[in-house]
Formats: sequence, C-alpha cells, structure tokens
Amino acid sequence: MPSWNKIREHEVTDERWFWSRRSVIQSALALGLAPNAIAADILRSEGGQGKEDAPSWLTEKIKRAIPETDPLRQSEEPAPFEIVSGYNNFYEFGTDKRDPATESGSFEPWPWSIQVEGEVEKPGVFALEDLIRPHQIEERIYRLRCVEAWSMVIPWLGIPLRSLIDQLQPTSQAKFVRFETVLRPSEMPGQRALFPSIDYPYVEGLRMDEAMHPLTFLAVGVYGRSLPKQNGAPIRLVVPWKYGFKSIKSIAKISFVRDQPKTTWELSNSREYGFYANVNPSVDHPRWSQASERRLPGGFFGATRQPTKMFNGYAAEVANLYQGMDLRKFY
Ligand SMILES: Nc1nc2c(c(=O)[nH]1)N[C@H]1C(S)=C(S)[C@@H](COP(=O)(O)O)O[C@H]1N2
Ligand SMILES: [Mo]
Repeated sequence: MPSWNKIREHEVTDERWFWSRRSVIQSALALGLAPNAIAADILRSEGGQGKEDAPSWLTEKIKRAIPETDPLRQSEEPAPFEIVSGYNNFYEFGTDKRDPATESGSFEPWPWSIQVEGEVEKPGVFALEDLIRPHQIEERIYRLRCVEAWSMVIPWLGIPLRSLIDQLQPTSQAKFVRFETVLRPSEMPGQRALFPSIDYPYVEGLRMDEAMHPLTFLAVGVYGRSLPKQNGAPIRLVVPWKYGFKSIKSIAKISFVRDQPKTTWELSNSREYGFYANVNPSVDHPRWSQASERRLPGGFFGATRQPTKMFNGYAAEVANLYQGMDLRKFY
C-alpha cells in the first residue's frame, strides 16, 4: 500500500534527524544510563523549554507525586525524555513530528483556566490551580499507541480524570464528556494555515463510563516536571487503551453533554477515524494494518516492530466497557 510506505519513510527520516542531532542521548543509551538520568541531562542543557513558566504550586506538587504503583507498569522502559518531547503530534503547531517542539515558542500556557459547562452542578471558568490542587498527583507509566502505528512508553504525572469529574459533579443527564483544545491562532501556527488539515479547535470526547475509568488520566507533567508545550501544556488527557488522537492536548473547555460529541478526526474522515478509537490489532485502518507497531525509540538500526495488543495491552482493565459491542462497527 503506497500511503503506508509513505508514512514509514516520513517517520524514518524523522528518526534519523533525532539520532544525528542527539548524539548525547545515543551515547547515554549506549552506556546504559536510565532514561531519568538522560532526561535530567537534557533539562540541564536546554533549560527545559518552558519549564520555568509553570507556577510553583504545580512544580512543588509534582515533586510530591506518588511514583507509579503498578509493578507491571514500573517494569516498562519509558522512551527517553528527548523522544517524548521531540517526536510529537500536535497539529496546532504543524504536521511534522518536529514542529510541536520547534514551533511552539509563542505559545503561553500560563496562566491557564478551563471553562466547564453543560450538565454539571459546578459550571464556570476555573483557574487550573483550583482544579488540580485538591488532588494528589501521581505518576502513570503508560504505553501510547498512535493510530499511525508507532508507540512509546511515557511516564506521565497527573490526576485520574475521575477525581476532577467527582469535584465538578455532572448531573444524571451527562452521558458524554467533550473536551476542547485552546484556540489561539496568534500563538499556534498550525491554526493559521491557509488549508489546515483538520478543523480547530481540536475536539475529543469520551463516554461517561470511559471518562470515569480509573486508567483515564489528566496529565500535568511528564518525567518529573510540568508538561512541555509540545506535549500539551499545561493539561492534557491520556487514555492509554485508545489511539493517541483521543488524548487531547492543552484543554481549555470541558462540557458534560447528553449526546455523543462530534470529534475532530471523525469530522475530518469518519471512514478512517471513529469516536471509540480503541487500539485493536484486528481492525485495520483503511490504508494500513494495525496488527503491529514500531516501538520508539528502538536501537541504532531503527525502531523494533512488535505485535499490537488488544486495547493496547489494557484489555484486562477495560474490555468490560465494550461488552456486547461490535468493535468493527464502533471503531
Ligand atoms: N490538540 C491536539 N491534541 C492532540 C493532537 C493534536 O494534533 N492536537 N494529536 C494527538 C495525537 S495523534 C497523538 S499520537 C498524541 C501525541 O501525544 P504526544 O505528542 O504527547 O506523544 O496527542 C494527541 N493529542
Ligand atoms: Mo496519533
């Protein structure tokens, strides 16, 4: 299939760019240093790209985060910080994997507020601090599987979405949660594009039971620090059993709604991208197979291809959410 090859070539080029630019990491990996040590090194050398912008209430809270408690997840090897923050999809800053890191300089995530509306007891505009401060920050080491058939392991910091939903108290009429990314064309070059590949603001959504699932996470940090802009500063969703596009970045609005929201990728091409977007090796994308994935960063000879697991390996936790549903129809 021609487009599959095209995507692979494109991504291989990206990887080569990484490895040439980042000899530091290469040698660190060769020496067998832990990813955390590598991340610390990069933070020292780069000043952390926006790290200083995060207010102290958050950086202090992040320091007190509970480390990942699940032994299975602890045993997963996260991608180095440089890959996590240098190989991104964030179309608001451009469509190349490097763009989110290099084109997000004008984006100012602080101060941040979120509008909460719809079927909820506590609507209003909240300072991010009022939504995060009441909750304990924890670490979650999750696999992220992009619909483009690459994946990486990322050590997020944040709170279960469920904790925030409990705080906001949706009414019994709320059946779905709808999320919207900030719309700031003056700070986001991708939103100024003459012929944008998707419509803005970026919209995502979850069924209420998916939103309340204990794995569903709101990240405010990664690798022991606040979120870099390219990863969705200051707050983004992480739904580890769904394709990465569900994990919406830089959330500015949360709506509790009765009807299933229309989401960005669905609107752009509903034949290729569905609302559910559960990782599923037996339901192929119309233009490529989803049976396997390239795990980044891989070794010197490129990323290793490995079989994709049902629900991205989280089937034991989430399969019951979809009992009786035809996952070919509800892709
Ligand atoms: N607002 C917004 N959120 C987004 C995207 C985007 O383009 N815009 N890309 C999605 C896709 S396709 C993926 S794979 C993940 C990537 O997250 P990461 O760059 O932090 O690894 O973010 C998702 N969230
Ligand atoms: Mo993705």
